[in-house]
Amino acid sequence: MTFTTLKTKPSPPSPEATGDRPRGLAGGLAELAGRVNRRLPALLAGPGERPEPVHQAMHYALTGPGKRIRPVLTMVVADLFGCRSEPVLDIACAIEMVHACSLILDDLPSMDNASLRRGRPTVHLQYGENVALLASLALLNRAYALVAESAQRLSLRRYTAEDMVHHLAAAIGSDGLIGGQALDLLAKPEELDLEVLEYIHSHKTGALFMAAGELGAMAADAKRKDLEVVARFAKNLGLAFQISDDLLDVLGTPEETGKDVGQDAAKVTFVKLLGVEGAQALEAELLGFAEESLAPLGRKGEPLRDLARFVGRRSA
Ligand code: GRG
Repeated sequence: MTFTTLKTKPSPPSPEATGDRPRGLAGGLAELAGRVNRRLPALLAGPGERPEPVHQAMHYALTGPGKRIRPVLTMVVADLFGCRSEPVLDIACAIEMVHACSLILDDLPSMDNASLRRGRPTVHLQYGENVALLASLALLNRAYALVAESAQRLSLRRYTAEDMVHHLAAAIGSDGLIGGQALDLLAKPEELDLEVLEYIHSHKTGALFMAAGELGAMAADAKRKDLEVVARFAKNLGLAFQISDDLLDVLGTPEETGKDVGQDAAKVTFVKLLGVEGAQALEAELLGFAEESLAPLGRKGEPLRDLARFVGRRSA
């Protein structure tokens, strides 16, 4: 992906832009988010089981009111390649567990030092830093186990359970979320240009969107070339989502976003480098790339276009 169009004028708002900022997904996407919400608590040990504080913190982090955009992406992709079975729902839930793990870590005092997440105190403020760390690691481990078990239940022709676990692990590791987070924390402000910012966010945020889409395609035994289509879509969607997140940090309120705003004031973000209009234009361009990449899927790709439109409306 290049940023060549940064020199162009900001795009006009999309026809779908309503001026309202929807908090959650709508229509069929909301129904899928509902299925995820109903399944998540059943996949964890009960909050009353020993060690209670860790299980309670896992439930608190996982079942709080998130948008569920990543697991919905997994399910939409699997569905469009013909698979709706229960193991797919569980793989989608595993993706949400990884996301919840990353949010706990991201909010810690040694990272973003956030106090509000999903409209409630962050996990370390609610349960203490030691329990928060253990809960995040436990969610991550539960996610890997769940992908392995669920992939085996699918009996795929093209992919093994090992392929899927390996894929997820690579997306999280030092060349994935962890790598993006490391640079976000450690890069000096003067080193942060668009290229470095793209590295940070395509890893910190984009890598999990890509894994969500790709695991959905693998779960449906999709062909390798279809996996590539999904990966291209998800990469652009993920980066656009991050830019909308940066924009909401400036334009949104804690009531709208459920988290502290103005948190990035001391950071170099897309909004800092490009201004609000420039960041909106880049977001629109990335969403355009995401939609273009769906061309080989024809009308089948419509639910993915809905997801892209949802991201486009968030910070409009
Ligand atoms: C070991 C999994 C793992 C990660 C370690 C801490 C870390 C490395 C990475 C941080 C990744 C991170 C939190 C990126 C921010 C992405 C982002 C825009 C989060 C907000 O996502 P939403 O809006 O949140 O989907 P909800 O609350 O709706 O789920």
